[in-house]
Amino acid sequence: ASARGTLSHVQALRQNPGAPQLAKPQTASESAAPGQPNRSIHDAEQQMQLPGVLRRREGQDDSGDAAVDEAYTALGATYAFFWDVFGRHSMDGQGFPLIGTVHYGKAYENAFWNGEQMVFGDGDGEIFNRFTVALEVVAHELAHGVIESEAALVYVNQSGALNESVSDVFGILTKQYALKQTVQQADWLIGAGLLTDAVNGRALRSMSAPGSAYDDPLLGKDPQPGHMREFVETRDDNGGVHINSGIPNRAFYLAAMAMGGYAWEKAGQIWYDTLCDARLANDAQFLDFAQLCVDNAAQRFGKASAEVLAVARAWKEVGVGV
Ligand code: ASN
Ligand code: ZN
Repeated sequence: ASARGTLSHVQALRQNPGAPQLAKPQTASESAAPGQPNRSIHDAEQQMQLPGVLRRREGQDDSGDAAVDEAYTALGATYAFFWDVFGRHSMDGQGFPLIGTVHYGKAYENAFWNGEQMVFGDGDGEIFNRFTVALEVVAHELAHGVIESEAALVYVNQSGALNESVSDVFGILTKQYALKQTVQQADWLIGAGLLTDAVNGRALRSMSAPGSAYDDPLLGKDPQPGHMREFVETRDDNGGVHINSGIPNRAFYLAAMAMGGYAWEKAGQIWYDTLCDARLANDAQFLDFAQLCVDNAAQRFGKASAEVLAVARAWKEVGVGV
């Protein structure tokens, strides 16, 4: 076990290097046509300067660097998900450039969105693999940009946990869409493959069973609750944004399972409609989001539809009464 294998290093995973927010597209060098992503992947060469050295631009061949090529492919899959399923042209709907940096820092154990671009660490190789190995993690970071553009959910307490949860929802949907998996076939794991074999764990988070992703002497136990009665009051992690996100995550899982089929077709659509609903305030609480979910289910599928019932039941089952 490395010296990094301590709590502080778990904290790195949970702490926000800078609240996600959407900046103006920097140079917007070439604006891609709708339906086409505009990717550029950079290499920080283990420094912490952004964006680093450009390694692969849109349309270019494999670079030969695994992290560069994973980031390129995963950002393409995430772009395709938002375009194919929601007709959305990148984060802002206007072709915001997809800029990624890999090999950020030395053994850096996190990935993040800084308002302009996505950044991925290599992990220490002992506890964490490089963060580009999991499509849903790359998609989670890109989704922070979408959320910032649509709802700007304030990154603290319940609105912050909603921000985190909605990023997980679109992360998991991107993975399920890429693999064409039904709700039954899906693993519902965020960060699958991110923990090394030395760790007793399956992923960073489980949407189906929050709190069960890992239990390890070095990492500790997955702290996520899956019900309001276990809601964690804390000042760490911006008020537990990566902890209490387990509650809305499980609500999404339960709603999707009740509807069956492909999660992006019904539950995903309802959550996306809710995110884009002008009534969703940036300081929304779980209950606000849940009520708008039910309302958007009714608008899309009908007031007395099975989808409305499924959504209402799902939120109720995690202790958010609607
Ligand atoms: N990986 C984390 C996330 O995207 C980094 C952060 O806390 N912003 O949520
Ligand atoms: Zn996040």
